[in-house]
Amino acid sequence: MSDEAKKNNYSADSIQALEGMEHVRMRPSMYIGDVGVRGLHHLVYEVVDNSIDEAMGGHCDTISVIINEDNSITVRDNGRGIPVDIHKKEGVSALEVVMTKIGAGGKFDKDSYKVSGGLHGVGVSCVNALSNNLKATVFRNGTIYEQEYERGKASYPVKSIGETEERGTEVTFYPDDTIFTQTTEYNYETLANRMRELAYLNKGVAITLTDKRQKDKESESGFVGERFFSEEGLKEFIKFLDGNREQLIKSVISMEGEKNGIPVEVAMVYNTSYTENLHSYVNNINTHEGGTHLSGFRRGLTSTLKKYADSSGMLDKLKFEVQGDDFREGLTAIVSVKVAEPQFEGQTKTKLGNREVSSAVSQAVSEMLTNYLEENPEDAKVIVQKVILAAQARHAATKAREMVQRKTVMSIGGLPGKLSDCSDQNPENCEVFLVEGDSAGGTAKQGRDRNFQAILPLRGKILNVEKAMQHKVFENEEIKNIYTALGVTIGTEEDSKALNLEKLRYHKVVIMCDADVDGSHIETLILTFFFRYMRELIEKGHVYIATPPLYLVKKGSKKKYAWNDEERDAIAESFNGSVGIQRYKGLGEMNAEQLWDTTMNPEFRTLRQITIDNATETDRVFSMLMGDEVPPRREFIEKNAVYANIDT
Ligand code: 0RA
Repeated sequence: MSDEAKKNNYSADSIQALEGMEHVRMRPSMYIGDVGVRGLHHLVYEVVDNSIDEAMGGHCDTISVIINEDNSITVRDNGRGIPVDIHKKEGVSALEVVMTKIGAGGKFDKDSYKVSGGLHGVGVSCVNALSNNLKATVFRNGTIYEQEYERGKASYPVKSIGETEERGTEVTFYPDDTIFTQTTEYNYETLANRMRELAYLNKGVAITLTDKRQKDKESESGFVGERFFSEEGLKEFIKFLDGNREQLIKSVISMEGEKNGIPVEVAMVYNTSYTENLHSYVNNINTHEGGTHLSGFRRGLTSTLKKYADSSGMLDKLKFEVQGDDFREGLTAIVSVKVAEPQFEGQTKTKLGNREVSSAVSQAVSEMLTNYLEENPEDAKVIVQKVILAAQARHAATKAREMVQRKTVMSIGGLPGKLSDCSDQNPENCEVFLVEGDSAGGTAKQGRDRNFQAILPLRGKILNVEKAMQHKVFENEEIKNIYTALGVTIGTEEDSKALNLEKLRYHKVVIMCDADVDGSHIETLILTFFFRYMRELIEKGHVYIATPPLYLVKKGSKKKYAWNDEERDAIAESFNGSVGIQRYKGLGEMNAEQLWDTTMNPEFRTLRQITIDNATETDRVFSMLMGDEVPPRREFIEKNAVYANIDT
């Protein structure tokens, strides 16, 4: 066989099988991150990744994902089909090896181009290990092959069950409810967000998502569903992300190519906002913590723009130096690289460590930008003007921030006057409630357990940071109070906006607002502030939303609270006869004892922890919501932030 033939001709024995299915079941979190909602959805991504790899190799162009009526998942592609010939060493089919041996997933051949791979790149065998039942169907050589597994063990050898003219692989699995004890119910939006993202990251691949649990007469399939397909990839992704922002330059700047053997894709645009929006991916995985590809991007951007600005003479009148940050105000950019052996570092293992990637990206960006600036002198001028404005604003912001910092650094005795602190000094035990309005603040103060619960009342609507320049943010009284009360400081030598959580005074920061439109608006404003200025606080799991009840149902001395209409009706029915129903319009209508019982007492309350499910989508949604329309906000909170119930 020629080398070329060897490379392309898959043979079963190139699979390096490893043991460990039992280990996956014993320690699932080591493989899929967690066994909650996130891990459950991760199973789907893991299976889809295999099909994406097949597509990246040029062997398939359509992937369909179905949420079946019983919450099982089917993933089908039109690739070559997983081989079914007998693996020499293992003595079973290659399909069985792929499905039942940990680590066999992509290691078919060192030469084969395998770049995708879930967050942990663990392969479909993990999904199999964590499924009650999994069925693999292969359409290959004119034959349909099938094999089923239970909790990762094959139920029978691969068998042929018929003829076909199709090609491809189909996998249906049922997540094991003894492992995913929290829930085995899939969330359509969560899967849709990821499939959309994958379609943008892998242009030319059509990904369809169908939810057979929800009928939709209008749609072709008869069910709720979407088809994600992108012809232009990142360029379109940027337009989608920035759809709610006003574009500052004519077009999205983008490039795609290979540098030092590393496939690099970059797209960027400037908008009229003041926020910086950088998203980076390695092998389709969102690298939240950035890394060498992102620093390469920053370096390339800064050096190219600086060179251009210097030579334009526009900076001559400026009294101070322009800094890296200034080039990124109002910038939305996506960097996507494919790395054969990625090294992931950082707390959540989402920071790329490979040194060689930095200069590859930096070079790519320099070339792309230099061309664009030369060909679009008007846009170039607009960008430089924006940079100058940013530099001036930063100058003003530095002063404002230093004020905040001075206050927080000397926080002994410097706590905000409005804060009612708790007595426990150990942050791990402590909670602070950010409460809408002084009157509810007063009730909360009476109702709390002062040992470990602190109250910070916030006056009215806090600043919309999405629309405000940085120095306005740091000058805002309520925001300054939040910084000081939390004991969070900002700015290091390297990064003026870096957050320092070392002195965080409370490990639970609870937003407590009225259960009405205004309350949810305030909730969103506070979340926007945390998302833009204290993202790490959310990422580390410190941010929660309190859930006050909507109704009090009474009959004689019997009393029960309800959090929604169904609960209210069920309670009323259980009380049978005529009942009194009080609807709480706000926290202010509850007395201290009621507030404690329903919303603050750790034994009975439900806190919803805020997590960032998909940073790219969250960003887009914040930019959309902080526009002028109020009503969709509540809906967003319910839909886009993934809440986990705790304390229950
Ligand atoms: C390695 C070799 C070949 C196919 C695949 C992997 C493959 C794996 C998956 C997983 C999901 N869908 C897939 N499609 C294909 C076959 C190589 C050949 O036919 O020469």
